[in-house]
Amino acid sequence: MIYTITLNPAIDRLIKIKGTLTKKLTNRVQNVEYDLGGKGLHVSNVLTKFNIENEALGYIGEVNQQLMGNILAKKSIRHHLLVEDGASTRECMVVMDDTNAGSLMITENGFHVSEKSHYKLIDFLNQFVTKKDIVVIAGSMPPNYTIAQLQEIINTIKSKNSFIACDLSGEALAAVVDMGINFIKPNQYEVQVLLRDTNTTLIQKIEELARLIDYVVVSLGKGGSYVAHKNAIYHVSSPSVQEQNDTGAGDVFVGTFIAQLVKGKDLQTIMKYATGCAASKVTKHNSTDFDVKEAESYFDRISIKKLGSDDYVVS
Ligand code: TA6
Repeated sequence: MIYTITLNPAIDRLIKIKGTLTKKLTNRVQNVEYDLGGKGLHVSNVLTKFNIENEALGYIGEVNQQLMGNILAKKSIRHHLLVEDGASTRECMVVMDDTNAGSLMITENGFHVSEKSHYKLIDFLNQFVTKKDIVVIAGSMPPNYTIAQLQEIINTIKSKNSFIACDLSGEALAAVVDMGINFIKPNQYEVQVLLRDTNTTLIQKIEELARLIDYVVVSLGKGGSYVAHKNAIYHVSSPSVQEQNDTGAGDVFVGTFIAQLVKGKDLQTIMKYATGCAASKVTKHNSTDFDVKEAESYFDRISIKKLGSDDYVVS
């Protein structure tokens, strides 16, 4: 089983504006749509699309529970989300216009999670997670959540010897890196702040992280990604596509990477599918859609180079 944990889920409100989004003008809304938000939930959506058994864990608010429930049901996402009384799941506004120049994201902070809910999650993990499971923890933390609480979650999962993947940032990412986890996916800026020595280059930092963590993926935006595994670092290029909305592309990358890993694919295949599916996501107007066939059609435009003395091309 793969468990995803989204400590701070969201409902994405996709707002399509007529013409070009402009400050100081009245930007008229053409269309509004709701979609799933929150990084772990996105990963669950990807795994579900790949027919991989998974369950989404985390917290949602009672006030708009029905709207969230409907979104999850529409996407057939299996979940055990703990409901916080009197709280509302945050909204994340994703604004797009007619220029196809990408989206603008404005996100709320989320609600306070009670100690009771935190311990319910710990109890669930203690009771159900086993050595054979993978746990993916992704997204920001609720405003009152402490690093100690996050570490308690990681320690609980570690006590089961499960594979732990984290898509976290800032202080939360820094806190889990030293704990002996198996997968991280920071972007190039997040990596810079991770390791204390400011004189090292990005590649040296990736090498350092790869000594601690089995899979280190560093996203470079349109520049693709670096993937470090087993003493090797690869640069994976990203195909250029007609961008509509890049929201959720990183989550599609993580979900696809884990899905291919679970299917037992080799690293080259894993990297191609993750990159291709993320690129396909960018061409879609909502936060979650991607097309595997379309991703496969990009494969000959994705190059994988192993970094080393002579930087040779793997595929
Ligand atoms: O990655 C996309 C997304 O999950 C959006 O759907 C949106 O809800 C947002 O990220 C939340 O990000 P955060 O880092 O605050 O958890």
